[in-house]
Amino acid sequence: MDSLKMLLLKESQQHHLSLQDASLETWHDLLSRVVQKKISTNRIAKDTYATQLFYFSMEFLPGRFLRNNLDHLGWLDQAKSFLSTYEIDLHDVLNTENDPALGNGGLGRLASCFLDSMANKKLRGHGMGLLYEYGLFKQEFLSGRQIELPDRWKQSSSYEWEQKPDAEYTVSFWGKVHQHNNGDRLVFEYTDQEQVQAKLYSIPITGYSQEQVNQLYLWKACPTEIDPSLTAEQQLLKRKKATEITEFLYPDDSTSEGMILRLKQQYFLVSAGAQHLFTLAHRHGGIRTFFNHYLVHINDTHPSMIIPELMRLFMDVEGLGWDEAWAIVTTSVHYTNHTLLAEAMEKWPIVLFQPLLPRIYEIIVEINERFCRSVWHHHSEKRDKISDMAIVSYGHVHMVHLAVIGSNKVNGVSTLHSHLLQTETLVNFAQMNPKKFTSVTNGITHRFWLHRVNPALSDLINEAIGDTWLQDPFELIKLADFQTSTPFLEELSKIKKRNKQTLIDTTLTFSETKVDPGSLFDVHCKRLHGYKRQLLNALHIWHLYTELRENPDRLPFPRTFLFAAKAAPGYAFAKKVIHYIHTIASVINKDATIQGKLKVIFIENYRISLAEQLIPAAEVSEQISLAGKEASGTGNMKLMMNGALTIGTRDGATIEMAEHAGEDNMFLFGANAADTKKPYFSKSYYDKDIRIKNVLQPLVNGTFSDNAIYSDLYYSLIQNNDEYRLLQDFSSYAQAHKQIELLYTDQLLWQKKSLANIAASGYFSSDRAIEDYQARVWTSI
Ligand code: 26Q
Repeated sequence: MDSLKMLLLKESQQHHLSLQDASLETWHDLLSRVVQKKISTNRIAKDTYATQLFYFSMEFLPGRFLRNNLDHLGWLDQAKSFLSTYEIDLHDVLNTENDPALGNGGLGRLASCFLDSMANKKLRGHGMGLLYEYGLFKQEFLSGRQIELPDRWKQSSSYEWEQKPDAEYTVSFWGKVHQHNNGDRLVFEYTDQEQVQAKLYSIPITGYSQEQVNQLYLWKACPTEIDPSLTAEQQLLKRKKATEITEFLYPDDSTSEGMILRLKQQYFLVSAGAQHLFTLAHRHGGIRTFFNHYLVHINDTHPSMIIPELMRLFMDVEGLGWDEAWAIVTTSVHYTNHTLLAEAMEKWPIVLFQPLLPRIYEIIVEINERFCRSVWHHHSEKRDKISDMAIVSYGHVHMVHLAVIGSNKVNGVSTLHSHLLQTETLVNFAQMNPKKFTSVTNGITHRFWLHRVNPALSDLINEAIGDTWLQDPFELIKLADFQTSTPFLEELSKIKKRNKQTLIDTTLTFSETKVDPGSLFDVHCKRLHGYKRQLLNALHIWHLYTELRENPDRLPFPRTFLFAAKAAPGYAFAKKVIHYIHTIASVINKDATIQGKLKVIFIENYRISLAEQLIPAAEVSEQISLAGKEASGTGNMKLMMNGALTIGTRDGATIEMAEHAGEDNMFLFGANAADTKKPYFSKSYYDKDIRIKNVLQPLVNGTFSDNAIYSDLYYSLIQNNDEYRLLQDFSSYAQAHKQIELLYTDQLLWQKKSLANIAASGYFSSDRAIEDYQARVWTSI
């Protein structure tokens, strides 16, 4: 077998590259090419009839590819040593790769963790998404304010995406539908349509074991063939109309209304994807048995138009009747819900939807009518609820209802979230059809979020319990035996210290603020949103600061609070919170009277490659959403398996983390989901708790600036009755922080709890989540 060295030499000769003076980018290209060739020869012929799953998602966040693939091929050490003979550090080469930011956050990264686990479990499961030209915006701070810059991630060093020349389809928008009878069959003709070409690109997803190579398929929009009758100007317009569809990823601002381009993107993905599945089906035994071989999973409602699109293809193109088509679709499609927030439930105004997608709209209307009729006839107890359950009602198309009605299984992403879905948000559907609903708690891949990002910890674990945990993360429970081993706990503590120092040396060098590696690192990293309550953390920091100003000895050791978060560009409140955190940071960080006991840093441009640095260095994990609002959370799991202790509310998967790790090993606080249903009056908390008054007054009394720049934050908490109940939980949050401070002075006990968290993290593996999907949802795979 050729060694990596031989392959690299061969490849460089073929391309006449001189390795002596190759740039880091050239090394990256070279390594990528060799790796990709190796992976494609590794692909073993599989039973083409085995069921395949297509995971449709508007977002994927795979992280840098080269590092993962070198690791999976067992080539990391060889690469390191070969490059060192040219005085090149492999790390520097890997760092040139742009992070494909093709997602907003949790939902996109979940999709990528699932792809990893499916490959690892030798399951045929592929991703189906869009190849955005620009990823999520790059965040920079200018005088403490977020500014957004374009992310042309493919332009510089990137991993090669392979185009599939035999997979091109036309996707049509607008126009008029004409139907006429042709003998026994309805024939559809369209006029005045805007047509766009979908081209398929793919990248292999390798499992840790290398035996299964799956694909991440991404579609790119291009103009259809040049029409010579068009003027140059018309051709330019046509090109723009096409390419803009996959130009950029929409930042999650939780309201889809009015964004016609977003609707186009969604239809483009499902139409191209569904047409591709039909092509595969024709190759493999015909469309009637098609869905014995193919499963479709939709990641939230964003790809829910796959339901009417499959109906369209079965009926209009293949000539099946409604009932037969509907039976196939509703056995094959499954849907995961990722949110309970009413404002995040996708709905499109009919006036916008119908002209853009006339045939899809007709089919949706038909699905809706049949559904409403069946409720009327077979669930008379729900007759008064029909308009609340309808897909088309109150002038809108309700995508959640479409997804639920057209899917075989519907699941939530944590036990609490699934329970709330079934008893509140989708209660009428669940009562009518309880078997349709299930729950699969999210999980993440330990191979990425522990082994890759924290190699020192991974090595320590291997020494202690062997490396079988990489394939079976439940094995981590064996680490519990080391809770009484002082040398082991001390080693754990050393690794954390080194990771903190690495974060300081790499990521925090930009900051003027000097960070003490001996301080307690408290990390709050996730999208910036009201319900995630970064503002609660910030207000508490201000409270801590006022205490320290009175008595710096109040803390026996220093604390560092690290934030990393992007706000949606149109989300004014979230942007104001970013600004407020910067402001308190600048006051606190330069106040000598507190003797360096407190530092606050907002790290720019949170993304996967930053999470890789930040998470292994965290000692405290902030998971402080208002209970009932965070569907699951997955950052909580990433921090847990890297040994951080959670300060958190009883929300999403944090509840289950406490069940597995033990409440004693976490700092839970605040109201639970049921409490948040009770009446609330924020002003009463303000009136009765002097600490709250003291932290809120500076927002409006000129402490930070002459003009009242934070009065909107103040009003949201007081006049607008504090939608996310920060004030309700302030006191118990402060108390939980006091417990953290107490525990940190007993380092051995701290490390013991840290180890308990790592040991209990096996359940939160995406391998387990995929097994649950196999058992509860994809029962045919
Ligand atoms: C919708 C319409 C228009 C533009 C954008 C969007 C949009 C984009 C992304 C709406 C939502 C999202 C992303 C949601 C998300 O990441 N949800 C998170 O999913 C995780 C995985 O299940 C959970 O752990 C988190 O709790 C949930 O917030």
